[in-house]
Amino acid sequence: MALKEELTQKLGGKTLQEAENTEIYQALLQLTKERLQAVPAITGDRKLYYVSAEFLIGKLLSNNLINLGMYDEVRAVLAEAGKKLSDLEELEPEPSLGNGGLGRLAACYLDSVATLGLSGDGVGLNYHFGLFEQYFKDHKQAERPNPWIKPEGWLQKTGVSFEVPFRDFTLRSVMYDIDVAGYDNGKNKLHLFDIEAPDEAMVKDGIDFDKTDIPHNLTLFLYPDDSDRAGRLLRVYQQYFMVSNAAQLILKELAGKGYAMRDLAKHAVIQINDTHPSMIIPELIRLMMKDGISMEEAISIVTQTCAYTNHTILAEALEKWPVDYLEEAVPQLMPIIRELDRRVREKYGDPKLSIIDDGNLVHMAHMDIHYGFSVNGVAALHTEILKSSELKVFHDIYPEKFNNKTNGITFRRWLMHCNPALSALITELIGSGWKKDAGELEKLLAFRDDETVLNRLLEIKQNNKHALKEYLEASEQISIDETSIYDIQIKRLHEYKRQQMNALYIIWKYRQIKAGNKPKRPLTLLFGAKAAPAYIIAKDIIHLILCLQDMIAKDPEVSPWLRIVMVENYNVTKAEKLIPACDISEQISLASKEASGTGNMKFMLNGAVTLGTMDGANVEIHDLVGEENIYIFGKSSEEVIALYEKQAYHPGDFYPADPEIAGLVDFIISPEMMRLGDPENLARLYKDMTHKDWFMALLDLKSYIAEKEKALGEYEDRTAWARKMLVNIAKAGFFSSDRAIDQYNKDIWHLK
Ligand code: GPQ
Repeated sequence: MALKEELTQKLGGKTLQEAENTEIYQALLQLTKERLQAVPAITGDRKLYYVSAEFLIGKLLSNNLINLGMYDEVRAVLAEAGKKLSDLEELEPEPSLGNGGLGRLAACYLDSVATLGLSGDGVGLNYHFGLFEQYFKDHKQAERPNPWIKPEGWLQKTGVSFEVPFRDFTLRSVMYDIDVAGYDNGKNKLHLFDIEAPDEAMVKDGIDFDKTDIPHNLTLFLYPDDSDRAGRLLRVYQQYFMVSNAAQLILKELAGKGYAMRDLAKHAVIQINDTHPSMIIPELIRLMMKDGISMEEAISIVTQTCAYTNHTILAEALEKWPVDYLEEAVPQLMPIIRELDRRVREKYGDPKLSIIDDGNLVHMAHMDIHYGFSVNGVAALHTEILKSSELKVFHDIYPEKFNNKTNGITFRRWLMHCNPALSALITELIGSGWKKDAGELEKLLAFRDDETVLNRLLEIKQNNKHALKEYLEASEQISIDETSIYDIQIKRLHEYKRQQMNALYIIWKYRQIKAGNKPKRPLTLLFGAKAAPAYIIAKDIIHLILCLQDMIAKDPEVSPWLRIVMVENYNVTKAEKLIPACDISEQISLASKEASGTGNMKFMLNGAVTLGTMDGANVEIHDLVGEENIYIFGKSSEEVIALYEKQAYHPGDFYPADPEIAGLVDFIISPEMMRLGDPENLARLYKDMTHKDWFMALLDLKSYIAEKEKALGEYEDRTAWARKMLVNIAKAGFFSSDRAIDQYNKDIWHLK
């Protein structure tokens, strides 16, 4: 049956013109689910399990329509009836199953694994309220639960269930599945485990709840507040629940295929996505020993099955659990972990390599490295830093385990879906081969001097900027100037990402305009960021930005030239609107600290020009597009690492020593800011920036301001700018997650 007829049938005879959007959405959802069901499962003798605490999958309707090859037809059928797919999408809740880049990467990777026809499932948890929903009150971040599960959504309850033993009780699990269809290929699954009796009603007063009631709270939130012991213990319970279910599922599927447990490494590979799933190593060993396999052999099998991805060098993010937490929650693992540690100590004798340190902390990453066969970083620079400093002692003994897999993004969501006009132009110019082989985007370089093409790029960008303006008016009642330059920084709020340095730029620009130095063209600086609820300085930075936003909006002298917008509750859906509209992409982390970044890739693919440091994948972007198509500033990673090693960075060298910088920082506690904002928050941030400045915002501030001004100036040569856009798009092919997954498969997984 033709798609249009099928839809009308689902509408109970109403025509598309007659039906309400809610009805059409339901009909389309049903239809898409049926089509998904008909897609054959990808099978294989060897299977990947991608275990991750986060899967930031975003809304799924359009993504599924694209991958099922129905997208253009659905859009056309709807358009014929005067309806828009984007209006229907507004009705879909965004699954709240992730926090940042790590979770979005997992989602992109599942898409590419299926697209390449590889057998591989995701395994994670079914958080009911996910990461909190952010809203602003009194220029501050506030949090509320983010319920997203609807009876008619994409989750399918399965009959699969396991028992997960803790010291004081045993929890039974329920497995939910989400279909993951490849682009023009078969399908895999995302398995999300839940407890049997989650109690949503226990959440009161924002996102507070009884952290000790594990049998009822375990799957309520992603990253519950870990500022106290109960919160940290809850994370241990969550992690073990996730990996015990994953391990039992993997062994069950292995047996289901008729293979012996001993053959696990032949038929399964487990990718451990950062250290949250690391306990799968001792858990698998435990389950194998229960089945009669010797410890010696179990360790060897597991070591050949597990591979670990590292996503950060920040010490505070490298998980270390106190032994007594593990004894309290999962005592059955401790004898195994102790034995794993004993073997390492016996063999190498170097305490830096041990799993359990002298302070009785269990280093999860160390366990992954010793008892896994692969360790990968997520960008070339990041992997080099792991090898040469952070994990050097491990690289010295296991050089063969270390490898780099520069991150990637799926072009289905981050170009075809979020920017259909650009996608259509590209296809018109070079054909549609790029959709399956992103490297073909390089063919666009043939048009670098074609004024007609360059103008069309500018026109598409302008339309996307207009669309963002309308979206912000409707969703946040904020009005921006579409003739202005859109400069965007969207990512989690963290001091190393240096949103505070961008805020100091705002102060600089504000004072320039006040002094009569009006820019050639107005500038809109957009932010989107959630701060972890217990991360005080991050929340203070949000406060500073919201105060600046308000102060400038109310200042008639400045507001025609400068607008600050911090969007509320930044998420995947908002990213899809912001990225296609962006002129300048802010990637300004302190060099060495951003493992890779993936937003940087999405922006370049959509024709934004990067303003950034030589950090993470920015380095590879720089090498691909060349000096003249990127704006680079700031100290190098070597210089920064040396400053840390020698403890040679002191904010006092810049504050109050440098009067220009001092003037900007002092503005944070100026009378006008203190009147508008909360003096406690502003004073605390001021003190932190002038006494600690752990991520060296003051170090790079001047070169940042200079480079940003250079970019804003060069924006005025519209043809030259459009050429930069074109080169960025053409060179983005390397950052396709299809390329990344192909490398994972060839070097680590060996599927098919
Ligand atoms: N990342 Cl360790 C997260 O989003 N969450 C985490 O807990 C850790 C890392 C990011 C990292 O900061 C980015 O540089 C990477 O691009 C991203 O993971 C994916 O690798």
